[in-house]
Amino acid sequence: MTRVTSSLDPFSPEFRADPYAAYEELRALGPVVWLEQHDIWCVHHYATCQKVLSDYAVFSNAGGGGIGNYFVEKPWRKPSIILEVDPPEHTRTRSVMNRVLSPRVFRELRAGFEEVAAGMVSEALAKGEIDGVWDLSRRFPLKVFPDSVGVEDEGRDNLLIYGAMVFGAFGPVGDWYKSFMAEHADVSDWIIARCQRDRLAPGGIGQMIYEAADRGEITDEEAMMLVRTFLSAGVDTTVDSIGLCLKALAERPDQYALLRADPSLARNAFEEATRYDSSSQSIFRTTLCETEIEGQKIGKHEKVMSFLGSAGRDPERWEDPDTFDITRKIKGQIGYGVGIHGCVGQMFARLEGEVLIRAVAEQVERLELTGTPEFRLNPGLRGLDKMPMRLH
Ligand code: OVV
Repeated sequence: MTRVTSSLDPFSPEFRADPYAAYEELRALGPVVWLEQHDIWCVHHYATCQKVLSDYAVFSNAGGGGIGNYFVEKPWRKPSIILEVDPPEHTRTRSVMNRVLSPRVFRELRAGFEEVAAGMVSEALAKGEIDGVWDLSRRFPLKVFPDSVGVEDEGRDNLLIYGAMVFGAFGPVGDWYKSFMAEHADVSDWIIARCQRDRLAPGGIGQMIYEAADRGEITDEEAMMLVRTFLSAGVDTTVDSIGLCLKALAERPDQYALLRADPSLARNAFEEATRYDSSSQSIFRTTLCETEIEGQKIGKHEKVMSFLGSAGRDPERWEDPDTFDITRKIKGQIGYGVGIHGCVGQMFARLEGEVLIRAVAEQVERLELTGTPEFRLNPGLRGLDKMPMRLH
């Protein structure tokens, strides 16, 4: 059987400028496509993404979460002990994270988040003319997330730089990546220093991870690595998700009017935004053995890219997938991934998104874009660099 091949390059500026048009093209080609520019497979329908991401015995995470193949190449940093491992190793570290990220923790965080969000939105409203990224979607997570983990105030911009390194490393090693890594060579050490027990504030989530080490569930070294996971995957993911949600709301005044009339729709609006335009557009698996997807034979140790962003727009799964509808019954969207590796911090992200979007809805009559939102150039996450707007 001949494989279906495409010359589309998901890491190119053209693809990134309009991924949804490219996804439509890919979905029309069939369930499994070979991307010849990178020698990888991809899946892009809701059902096949779900299938690949759930079958951890065949589609492994030990080969790396990005395009790099750890079965063949050396990883750029010590691999994550939760994202980049399979069961049974994964089960133990994931259980520690699941227990720490309990519903009780989020109930306790909510009031503080609401206060910060209300303050930031009222400052933005007083300014009137703002950059939605700088004044809201970046500012809010960069305050409440490290506060919750227990990271000191000084130098927090390094969290965004490190996020760009981590998610940049999901893509191919290109010119942007090489110069960015060289420019910020010291940031990895800065992060690792902040992951140590004695650098984390008492009462924070970082210390809760070390308490699991005290109980003997993990070693101190593993606790440090799980705090690193927070600082790797917890900041620009939410920055970008909140930014994309604000963008979708600003572009659809009718949807914003619904939210303004009923701010309790904020949680559903954020969930819908994660389907409609997720910051995480793709994630990789690596096959442990020869296998087959929808009749297509796949070899051993091959990379398979799952387009979460395309799964959210698959007309076989969603009615009017290209319509942003904050009242949609949105159960089952997989913008956070799915299966045993589904985002461990998703309740954190939802809390941040809900609280910020709700604060906007409660205070702002109308969102007006005063310029074209600009996407970040670097690969990895999908997110905005600039979004000039006026708050009414
Ligand atoms: C999901 C994700 C992305 C990036 C880094 C990590 C996880 C990690 O565990 O470090």
